[in-house]
Order: sequence, then structure tokens, then C-alpha cells
Amino acid sequence: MNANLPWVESPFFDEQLKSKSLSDDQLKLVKEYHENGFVVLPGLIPQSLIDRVRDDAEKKAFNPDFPLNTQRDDVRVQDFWQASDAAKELAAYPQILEILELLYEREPIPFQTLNFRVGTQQRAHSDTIHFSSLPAKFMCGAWVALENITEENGPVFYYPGSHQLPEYDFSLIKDTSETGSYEVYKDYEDFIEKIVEVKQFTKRKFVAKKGDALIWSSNIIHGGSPVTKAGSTRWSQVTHYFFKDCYYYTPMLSNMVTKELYLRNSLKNIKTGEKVEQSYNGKKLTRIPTGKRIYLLSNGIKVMSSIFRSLKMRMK
Ligand SMILES: O=C(O)CCC(=O)C(=O)O
Ligand SMILES: [Fe+2]
Repeated sequence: MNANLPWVESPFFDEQLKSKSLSDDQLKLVKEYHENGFVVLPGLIPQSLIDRVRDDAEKKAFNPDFPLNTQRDDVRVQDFWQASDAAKELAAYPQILEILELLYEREPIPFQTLNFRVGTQQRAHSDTIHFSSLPAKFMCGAWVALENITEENGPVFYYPGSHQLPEYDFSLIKDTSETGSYEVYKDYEDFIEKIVEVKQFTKRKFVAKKGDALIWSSNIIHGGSPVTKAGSTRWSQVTHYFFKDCYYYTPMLSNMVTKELYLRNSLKNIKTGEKVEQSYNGKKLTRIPTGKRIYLLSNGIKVMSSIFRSLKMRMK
């Protein structure tokens, strides 16, 4: 039996596993990912690459005199890969892509990097509120330590097993049909914090050595721990990945009641530099714009023409 999901997220995972011939290491990895929603990969990234990324981040990303045309502040710099070959190499690091192919059985598309200088202290969330796909859950993050991460410098925290919760968006949190926005994001964070409490998930922290990587699935709840040692750095890079042949959207800015989606129309594949095409399991859908960057997806002409007919009627 198949589900319209990544196989590692499928309720039929155990059954599907039987039909695959995997090495012992691969078997351990896919089982862990399925069950917990993450895998830790100690020492995955060579120190030489780590040092290059860190050096670039220090000299360029967090140097206000170095011109960048992406979002930046003292904590994080978005899409630094555009200015750093090392950051780009890390985002498309072959062993990470190989593992993602194994887990998702689709071509991974690195589409966003975030470089951090210090801990984010970000509240608990699932990345699905920011990055979702149709079909669902074809998204993940790979977080790499560019220095040793301790209890004190704001390690990433996460809740094993929380990836199996529903994909919470405003339609499951609020009783209004309003479109999502940054203004109500705090309500989402409050909700997630409460969910973690009532479900009694166990918190884990990614205390890591320089070069260790953590891959997390789209829906696992995670965030950044408080920085308890004043002035400590937490050099790190996270890359967010989608997978081929999906539609990509942002639930936080979509209307998840009416299914009007804020589509991510200008994604770039960091590996190839090419624009990311969108499709649904091999089929192009029609995008009917209903707002700025907001669309209804449709099977095509039949629906389109009935919408135009009703518009015409209304205009009479
Ligand atoms: O690095 C952190 O503290 C959290 C990062 C995060 O949530 C993300 O990249 O999705
Ligand atoms: Fe996140």
C-alpha cells in the first residue's frame, strides 16, 4: 500500500521497508527517521569545509561592511550561499543529498540557507508553518555545527516523535477564516508550546561537535535554546530542502480554510542555480490568483471557465 507522502512518513513504512534492499547503516537511519523525525550524523562534514564556511561567515556574512542583498541581522543571515561558495557547497554537500534521496526517494532541492553567529533562541515551531508542499511533507532541514555546540551556547532543541502530530496551521488553531499573517504568528507559537506540554514530549538538545549534522523532518517541533553563557557564539548553518515535483507554499501567509495558497514561486535550486519548477506528481496545475502571490490550484480549464462564468454573471 502506498500513501501520497514521503515513504519515511508513510503509515505503511514497515510494509514498504520489506521491499527494499538496504545496508545495515541505511536501515538504521531510515527507521530512526521514521520513528523520531530526525537523525544525527556525527562528523559528517569535513573540518576543512566547516572552516571555510565559518571563515566566510565571519568575513562576509556578519561583516556589515561586506555588501549582501539578502536579509541579515546580528544573529542570522539568509541565503548567504549566494555570496559564499563554501556555504553553497555545504548546502549541496553530496552525502547530505544522498541521505535525503534515500529518505524521500525524490531529488532534494536545497532552496534556502541560514547562517548563524549566535543562538537564535527561537521558540518551538514546525517548519511546516513556513515551508509546506503538496503532496505534504516533502521538506526537511539539515543543521550543521560550525563549532562545538554546548548546553550554554543555545543548542537547537527538538521533540522526537512530534513530527507525527497534525501539521498545525491557523485553520487548526483559530476559528476565523482569515488569511494568516506575521501578526498572529505569536498565537501559533503559544499553541505549539502548549501542545508540547500536554503531549508530554521529551525535549532533546543537539549538543554537537563541529562538523556534526542534524537532519529533521518538516513537521518535527524544534527551536533554539536560551544562550546561558553571555557572549558565546554558536556558529552554524542550516539548509532547508524541498523535493522535486511538488507545489511549495507558506501556510503562515496562506488561507488554509479556503485553501488559497501563498505559493513560493521564485525558489532557486542552490545546487544548480536554476529556478524551481512546480508540479503535482507529474501534473501541472492551473494557478488561479486570488491575492498577491496567493492562488487557488485547479485541475484546469473546466474550473477556470466556470469561475469566469460566475464572474461575468456578477458583473451583469
Ligand atoms: O538554529 C536554530 O536555533 C533554529 C533554526 C530553525 O528553526 C530552522 O532553521 O528551521
Ligand atoms: Fe525551524
